[in-house]
Amino acid sequence: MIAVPERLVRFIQDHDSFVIAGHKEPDGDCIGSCLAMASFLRRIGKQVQLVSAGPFKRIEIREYEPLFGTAAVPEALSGSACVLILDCSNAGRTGDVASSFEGLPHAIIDHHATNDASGPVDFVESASPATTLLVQSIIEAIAGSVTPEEAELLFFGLCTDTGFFRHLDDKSAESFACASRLVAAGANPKKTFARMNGGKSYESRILVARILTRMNRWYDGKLVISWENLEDTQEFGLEGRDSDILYQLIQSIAGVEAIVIVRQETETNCTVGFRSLDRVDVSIVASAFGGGGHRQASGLSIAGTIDELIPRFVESFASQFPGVEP
Ligand SMILES: [Mn+2]
Repeated sequence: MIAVPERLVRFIQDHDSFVIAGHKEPDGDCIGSCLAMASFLRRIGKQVQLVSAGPFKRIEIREYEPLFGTAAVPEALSGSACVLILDCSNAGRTGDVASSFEGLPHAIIDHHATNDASGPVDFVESASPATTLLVQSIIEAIAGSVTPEEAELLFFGLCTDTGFFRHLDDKSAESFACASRLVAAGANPKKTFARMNGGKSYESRILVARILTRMNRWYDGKLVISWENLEDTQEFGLEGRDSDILYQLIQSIAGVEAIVIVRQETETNCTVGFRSLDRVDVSIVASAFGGGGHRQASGLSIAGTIDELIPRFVESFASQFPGVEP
């Protein structure tokens, strides 16, 4: 069991109305955490508003978009109100929705390595592979157990952030114990896997192929970088994107230790995904450019073009591959 701060338990018990917000560009961990927390709070008699800045780009979370508002409605909050910020290293990560709940007391519940939140009721565990595990701990601490619906949502989030347990190592017994309780409560691994990995379009596989053919290697093949440009987005749309399978395929190449995928989002801006295996800490590289995340998975939004940015990323990996020429 992950120990839940007593002050957070009291914070939840002492408030009547909750705004729940996750990060912009939500993923399964973010959405699963928000929805399971909302379900739990409602069943203990609390009032809940779910908000998200979106966009809901990933197919596997799209069905949940209608459950989220685009701003908190303060007039609709009754009694003492507060905000739970989930799966975010800071309140700003919630995006445009943040201004709608400014001024309300909040608790940050998160597992990002780059989180430096230090509020009196914040619950930050960078050792936890998913925020859903922290939400599960909160529900179990207060209510004893999760409902079948909550179990499914929490399992979905855990599977998202662990790559269906692929990223867990020999220190992960606790995560598997939590997963076991979720399955006992009604989560179905087989169905969750099919939901997360099936249903892709033919075109999205063509896009994966295209990005693979653009790979370049540096540092004796330890670093692989590829990219996606505005024309690709025009042709395939955001729906075509499937980073997870791309990273999986590139990680399976012998000798690869780090991967960077650069996406030109507008004429002047790129988003960047970083992944690594074992030794390399990509959160250091992402942080150097203003991004953040985890040791093995980080992200970044940055001004610039693909051609300008790639040489800068290559250079910054020198610290991760000491003694190896780019
Ligand atoms: Mn997460």
